[in-house]
Amino acid sequence: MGAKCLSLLVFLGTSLLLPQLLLAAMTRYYTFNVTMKKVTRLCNTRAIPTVNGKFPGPKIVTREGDRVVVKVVNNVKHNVTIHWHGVRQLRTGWSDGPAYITQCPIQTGQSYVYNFTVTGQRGTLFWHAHVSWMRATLYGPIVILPKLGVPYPFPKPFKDVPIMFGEWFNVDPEAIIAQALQTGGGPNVSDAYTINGLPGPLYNCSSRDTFKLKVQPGKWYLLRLINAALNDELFFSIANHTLTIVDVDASYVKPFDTDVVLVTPGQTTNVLLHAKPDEGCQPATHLMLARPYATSRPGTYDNTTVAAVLEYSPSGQIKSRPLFRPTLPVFNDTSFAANYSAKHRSLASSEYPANVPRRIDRPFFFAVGLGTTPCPTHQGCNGPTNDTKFSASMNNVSFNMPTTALLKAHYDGNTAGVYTADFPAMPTQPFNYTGTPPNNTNVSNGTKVAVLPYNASVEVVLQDTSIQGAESHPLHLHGFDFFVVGQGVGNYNASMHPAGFNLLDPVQRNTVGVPAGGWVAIRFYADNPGVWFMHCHLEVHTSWGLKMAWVVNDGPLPDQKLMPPPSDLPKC
Ligand SMILES: *[C@@H]1O[C@H](CO)[C@@H](O)[C@H](O)[C@H]1NC(C)=O
Ligand SMILES: *[C@@H]1O[C@H](CO)[C@@H](O)[C@H](O)[C@H]1NC(C)=O
Ligand SMILES: *[C@@H]1O[C@H](CO)[C@@H](O)[C@H](O)[C@H]1NC(C)=O
Ligand SMILES: *[C@@H]1O[C@H](CO)[C@@H](O)[C@H](O)[C@H]1NC(C)=O
Ligand SMILES: *[C@@H]1O[C@H](CO)[C@@H](O)[C@H](O)[C@H]1NC(C)=O
Ligand SMILES: *[C@@H]1O[C@H](CO)[C@@H](O)[C@H](O)[C@H]1NC(C)=O
Ligand SMILES: *[C@@H]1O[C@H](CO)[C@@H](O)[C@H](O)[C@H]1NC(C)=O
Ligand SMILES: *[C@@H]1O[C@H](CO)[C@@H](O)[C@H](O)[C@H]1NC(C)=O
Ligand SMILES: *[C@@H]1O[C@H](CO)[C@@H](O)[C@H](O)[C@H]1NC(C)=O
Ligand SMILES: *[C@@H]1O[C@H](CO)[C@@H](O)[C@H](O)[C@H]1NC(C)=O
Ligand SMILES: *[C@@H]1O[C@H](CO)[C@@H](O)[C@H](O)[C@H]1NC(C)=O
Ligand SMILES: *[C@@H]1O[C@H](CO)[C@@H](O)[C@H](O)[C@H]1NC(C)=O
Ligand SMILES: [Cu+2]
Repeated sequence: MGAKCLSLLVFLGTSLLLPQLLLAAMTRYYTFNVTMKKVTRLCNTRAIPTVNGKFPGPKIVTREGDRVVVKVVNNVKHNVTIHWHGVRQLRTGWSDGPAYITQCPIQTGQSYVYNFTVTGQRGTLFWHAHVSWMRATLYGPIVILPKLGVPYPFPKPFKDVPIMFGEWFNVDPEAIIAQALQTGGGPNVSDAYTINGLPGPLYNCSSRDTFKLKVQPGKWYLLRLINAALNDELFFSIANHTLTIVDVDASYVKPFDTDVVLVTPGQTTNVLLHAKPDEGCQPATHLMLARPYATSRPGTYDNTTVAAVLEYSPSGQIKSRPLFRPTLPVFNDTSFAANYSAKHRSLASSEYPANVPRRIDRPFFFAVGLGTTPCPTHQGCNGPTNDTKFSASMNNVSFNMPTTALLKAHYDGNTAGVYTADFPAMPTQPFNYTGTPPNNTNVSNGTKVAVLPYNASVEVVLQDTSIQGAESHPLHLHGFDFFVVGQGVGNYNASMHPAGFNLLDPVQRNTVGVPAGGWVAIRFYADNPGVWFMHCHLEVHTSWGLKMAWVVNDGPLPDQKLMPPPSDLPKC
């Protein structure tokens, strides 16, 4: 009887287990070997830090619910950390990546294993270095497919194509930011924008370095747009093709059509491209162009244009195809930016509900913008005046980077001398944020955090200031997605504006543009214990101190606590 029963059991066992095994989450293993690699762009050859010798770096492909394990080995002379931008890192803050916030850097010759799950997100994110300006060349896509057997809420694409925007510098970006911080002036701007690492034909000595997307007539393509540029928001458009936005920052949105996409550094946008069914016979070359949306003074940003090519197959025989260029908004088209941003709505379906906080436990109001610090005596600086340096702040606090990681200090309960828990919930000296700037624009400084109890419902109103000129700031929050419940021009009015908030289907994202000379309101539940960075994703503003951190305390239950640190956590 034993044998029969056993085989029956085995049979039953496998037939019951097999479907679950197939659907079970899996672990995706990667090794990131950070090495220098010689790369030539614009006839200029430079050894740049890369992952596995690739530029842009390797693509991580995962499914919602899977675990990702990446061993990062540092073989360059610089310190390195990798941030998995937009991944929530539930209870795994040790794997988030920002240097001196959640970890000490991985120093030359060292390695560190990042280990996290991708939970409740689907779409596109990206990874990038998160120390100094190392992300200029250390970045790559993260593709998050839906769970096995779960369809997209839009036509199934024939092909899936990452389109990564970046910035190319003819000199070492580390030298540029070091020089800027020394002189107090604005950093030198990049020499080109790139699409998938390639500047394209509009730059000198670059036409062979052009990204080409070959499409078949009538098919649907999912373009995963990622802005990995250091300092520039970008408009993007493809000649003669309307794009359908379906997902931003790895959350589905109610689809809408647009000819022009605006994507800030730190944001991702999935768009559907429907290849024309009749282009097979009279094919043309359609340029895809990207250039900045910039509200700062001309001359302070790279105003060049990157081009890539959309081509229909079959190709080859046709010698002279017509060439079409798309039209992009002017550089400072703030009304386009406001209208475009307001079109985003989360899907908010029964499968993908929008769990928007309605009652707020912790309201915050952050004034964000530029400022100054005094120039060291007898030096002469290149700031807004020759006796000041550029700086930037939130609520007038310019964040001082600590020399050890905040998360470890918090976990050990050993915070004295590392940070103080007194980040102001609102400006201590309110002023007319979008009016004439105050005479004294000097900022204060400190390593200050705002502490939140577990699962508090939080609202942050981010108010741009006009100090050194009103400017759009793409604010990025680590550890959470937030809902963008309202936005407007001018000063936020707490007794008037909340009545107009969208609490039904606001867009859910991890990076939002604070409108130039305006405000935006975001909400989230503090349901992820740890220390979480919040900063402008224009890297120059982060360098100037436009950054702060949240400490979210553990909850009472075992699964509401930060996990213990991994044994290979780098030391400072
Ligand atoms: C990293 O790459 C370098 C250069 O290609 C190679 O010498 C080294 O063995 C690699 N290290 C690992 C851990 O793969
Ligand atoms: C990743 O983390 C999980 C959960 O803590 C653990 O079980 C697993 O061993 C870790 N894997 C590696 C390679 O560190
Ligand atoms: C920045 O540009 C200035 C002016 O062209 C130049 O003198 C300086 O060397 C540049 N800085 C770096 C780090 O390349
Ligand atoms: C290309 O080079 C020419 C001649 O050297 C110069 O006039 C032009 O400004 C350059 N164009 C760009 C886009 O750099
Ligand atoms: C493509 O767009 C250009 C303008 O960008 C227009 O002149 C041209 O007629 C369009 N061609 C087709 C085939 O739609
Ligand atoms: C880009 O900026 C430079 C310097 O301010 C200026 O000379 C040039 O005309 C600008 N180009 C465009 C296309 O706006
Ligand atoms: C955009 O810039 C142009 C030229 O610098 C200026 O005339 C115009 O007023 C600006 N528009 C906005 C909306 O700031
Ligand atoms: C700043 O500029 C003014 C006017 O050009 C000059 O008189 C002064 O000496 C400069 N100060 C320094 C510290 O260079
Ligand atoms: C703030 O400044 C703006 C622009 O100068 C002005 O229109 C507005 O009336 C000012 N608001 C207050 C409360 O003073
Ligand atoms: C700023 O300075 C100007 C001129 O020196 C003065 O008229 C004004 O009252 C000052 N404003 C403030 C807010 O101190
Ligand atoms: C912080 O502010 C103090 C007081 O104004 C100043 O002495 C110090 O240099 C500042 N530190 C930094 C890093 O900016
Ligand atoms: C790298 O990080 C370590 C630890 O924080 C620090 O002591 C060292 O100065 C850093 N090196 C560079 C080149 O920044
Ligand atoms: Cu900014």
